[in-house]
Amino acid sequence: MTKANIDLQLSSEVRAARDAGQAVVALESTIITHGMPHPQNVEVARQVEQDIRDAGAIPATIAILEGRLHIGLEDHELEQLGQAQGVAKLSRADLAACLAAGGTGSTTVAATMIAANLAGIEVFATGGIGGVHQGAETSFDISADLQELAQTPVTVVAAGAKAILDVPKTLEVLETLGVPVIAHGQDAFPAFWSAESELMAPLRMDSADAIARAHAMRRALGLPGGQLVANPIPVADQIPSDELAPIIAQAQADAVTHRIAGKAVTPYLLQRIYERTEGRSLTANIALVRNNARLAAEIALALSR
Ligand code: PSU
Ligand code: MN
Repeated sequence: MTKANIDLQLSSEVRAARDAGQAVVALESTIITHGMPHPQNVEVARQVEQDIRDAGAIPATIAILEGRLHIGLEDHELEQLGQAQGVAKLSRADLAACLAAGGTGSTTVAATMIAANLAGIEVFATGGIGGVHQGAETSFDISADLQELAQTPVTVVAAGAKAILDVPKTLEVLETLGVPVIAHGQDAFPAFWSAESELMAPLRMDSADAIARAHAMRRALGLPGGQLVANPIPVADQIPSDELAPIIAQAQADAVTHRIAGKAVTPYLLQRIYERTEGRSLTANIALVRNNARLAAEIALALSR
């Protein structure tokens, strides 16, 4: 299943899955190191892995540990990464430098897609993707995740885009890049903490099978790039957007005041929102990641049939 010219470090579980031809779902690690506080980050990472197993697929959490690209982490590696301080956040631009220098880092959506593709894994579950930030017309802050979706053939299941992003501009860029944006089971594009935004998703699919067929058809057409599946948060776990709007606005103002830039922006905003919601943002985040993991497992199973 591997396309890489470097040694991939497969976990024992992923190695067995490959030998048995089982469905595998990739998971990112920036959500562990930069998206959630310890120890919940490790608990959630374990829980999400278990959700994938319960759904009949095998999880592969991706990270670089001491210069080796890991496809699947053993439990002690997950714990170490989740506890470590100052871990590098690796996107497309950082991957090779980190590997060449023998470094350690967690992978963003973009870097996880690259690694998953090298390992022959076609489906990936996360919480939220990066996108076009509010104020991008002056900051030029547009996540490398969008460009990656345009060029690497992995289907990414996320809960839509957070309001820390400019969601209409994010959808416009995805359209320009030719990335299919598929709402699962509804017409509206989901807004991360809320099941629905006011925006319509460009595409709607109601089953994992349909999403898997579309993925396979893109491959048959020889189209580069993946699909973004926008899976709404379960309604019981939503946070009303009017409650979050002032908190997000304050976090963004703080980021400007403190001159946060580059790859520090997204982790900074997530941390501020966590503090100001007294952890409620995290509870919702956990619910939606688990929900995405289950759908991703179903898609991976459908693809493997
Ligand atoms: N959005 C979230 N949670 C996250 C991230 C984004 O709601 O943890 C992480 C993902 O790893 C994503 C990355 O790929 O942040 C995007 O960072 P940037 O905006 O710097 O590209
Ligand atoms: Mn950015």
